Amino acid sequence: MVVLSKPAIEQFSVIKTCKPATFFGGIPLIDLSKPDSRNLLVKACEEFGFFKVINHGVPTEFISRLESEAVKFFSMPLPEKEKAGPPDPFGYGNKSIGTNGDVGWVEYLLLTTDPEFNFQRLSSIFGQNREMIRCALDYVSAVKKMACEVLELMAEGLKIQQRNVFSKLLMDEQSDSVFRLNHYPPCPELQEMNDRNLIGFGEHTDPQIISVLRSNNTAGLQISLRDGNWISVPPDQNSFFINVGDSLQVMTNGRFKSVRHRVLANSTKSRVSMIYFGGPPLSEKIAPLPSLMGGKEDSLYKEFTWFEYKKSAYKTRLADNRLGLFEKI
Ligand code: GA4
Repeated sequence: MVVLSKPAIEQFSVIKTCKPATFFGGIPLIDLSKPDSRNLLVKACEEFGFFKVINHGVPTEFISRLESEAVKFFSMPLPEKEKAGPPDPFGYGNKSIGTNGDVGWVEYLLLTTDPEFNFQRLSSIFGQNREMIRCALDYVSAVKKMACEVLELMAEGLKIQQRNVFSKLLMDEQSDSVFRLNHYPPCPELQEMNDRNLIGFGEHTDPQIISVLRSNNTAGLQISLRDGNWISVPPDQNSFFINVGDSLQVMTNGRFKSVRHRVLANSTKSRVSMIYFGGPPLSEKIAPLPSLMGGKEDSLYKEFTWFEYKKSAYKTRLADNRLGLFEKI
């Protein structure tokens, strides 16, 4: 029998940690039902580019239904899953991320959030399994609504008059948003490797405006603090984790930070995560908002459209500093 799914572990980045990862207790917690959330959001985006939200309004059944569909999909035999691949750019991918040589201990489904496109492509991939598509569409529309609410609170917190200045980009019919289901299988070999960790998804920043992540209760996500130290994010399946993307960093002229993050594989438990990446229309100019510049400040970035940034980003490796190419010297 030919085993397709288990290339030698040495092919994957293994990192050495000096001490066992301890969970970080200082991740900003934003309760969306509280009136002070707008100011706390701004503070979190400035300090970390990352925060956790509760009272988010996304129905629990949308989350659990999609998670169980995802678990069903990833439990299928590899040749079945491969019928939904390769991710060019949408579809099933296994261990290889992007097109420039990145690998990780992960399998995934990459989808657009354009229902028309997904219905056509996914119906042909999943055949009878319409349930997966339905669940993904319900989930994405609820998460998108919450992401827009968060972006509007951010605009208010920044004292921008037009409260939909960010959210309108996600609401636009042409919004170039992506949805990703990731499965990090357990890697039992890790137990013999003591203080070593295996990269599930290598360090990177997200190119879009905002990313909304929900995972099951398996740890793995880490974020990089301003001082370059990596901290482990305690998993919480009832909350969402939100990070600032490169485009939001640019629109706030560097005031909000696009956070570097990565995922480490686990030796015993499967991690399943679902991430909505809210992006603007391809033709949108990504530039600092005039209302944040006070007439005096200079833009830190050259002018570019989302199309130009995305094209350039997709030519990079995960860990590259993609915004560096667009910074003014
Ligand atoms: C990171 C954020 C999203 O997962 C993603 C990723 C994309 C991919 O998996 O194809 C990229 C990565 C992400 C940034 C740099 C390029 C493109 C892999 C890669 C090496 C879907 C996205 O939009 O950018």
